[in-house]
Amino acid sequence: MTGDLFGDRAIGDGAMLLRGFACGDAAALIEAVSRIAALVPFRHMVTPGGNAMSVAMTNCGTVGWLADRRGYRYEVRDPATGKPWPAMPGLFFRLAGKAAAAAGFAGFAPDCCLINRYAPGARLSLHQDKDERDFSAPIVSVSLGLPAVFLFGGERRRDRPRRLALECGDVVVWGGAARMAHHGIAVLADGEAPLTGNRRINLTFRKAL
Ligand code: MD3
Ligand code: FE
Repeated sequence: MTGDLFGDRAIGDGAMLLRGFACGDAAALIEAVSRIAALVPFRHMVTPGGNAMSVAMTNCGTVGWLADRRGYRYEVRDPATGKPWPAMPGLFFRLAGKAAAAAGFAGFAPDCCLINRYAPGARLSLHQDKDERDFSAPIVSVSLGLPAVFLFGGERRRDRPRRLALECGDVVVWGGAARMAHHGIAVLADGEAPLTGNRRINLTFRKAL
């Protein structure tokens, strides 16, 4: 892998942690998130089980990920506004492509960026991402703001997850076997981040269609 010289590491079969890869872009990324959220506000989606998620979400790109009482899926329109999601900023698209290429996935062209916002106490329980059409494309995640404990499990939900701290600017590329791993975020601890106050923002870049 190209990044090994710089301290990047494989954290699983097909998963590559690029520590600080987005540090230099963090302020611009957060500004872009604010502009997107002004058009399509963060909301707590309700799962098919009827519970509101503690993580607030919005999207940009040609499609956005949704949860509602009917299930989980990608849609070209935001059901809250009836309008298409905002276009993916060029900075987002280029950063995701560069990170994927650094991890060995050349030509990654995401059509969705799901934007997750965590307040202290929010968490994301163990799940797999399987609403995308083609699992051969990786998912690229960018962590911003407060640090979090990422839970990295196996292909089976009962596999005991490893815990990994993710900090502002860390990028992880999830491909290969790791693409189907169960994963989640532990309850977010309170804190103060220079760019986001007491929030954590996570961008996940996906090729959904
Ligand atoms: C491993 N987000 O949006 S990012 C999600 O920090 C999600 O908000 C978390 O899980 C967050 O679905 C974790 C890391 C991540 C994202 C997608 C993955 C890890 C993944 C897909 C497959 C395997
Ligand atoms: Fe996920």
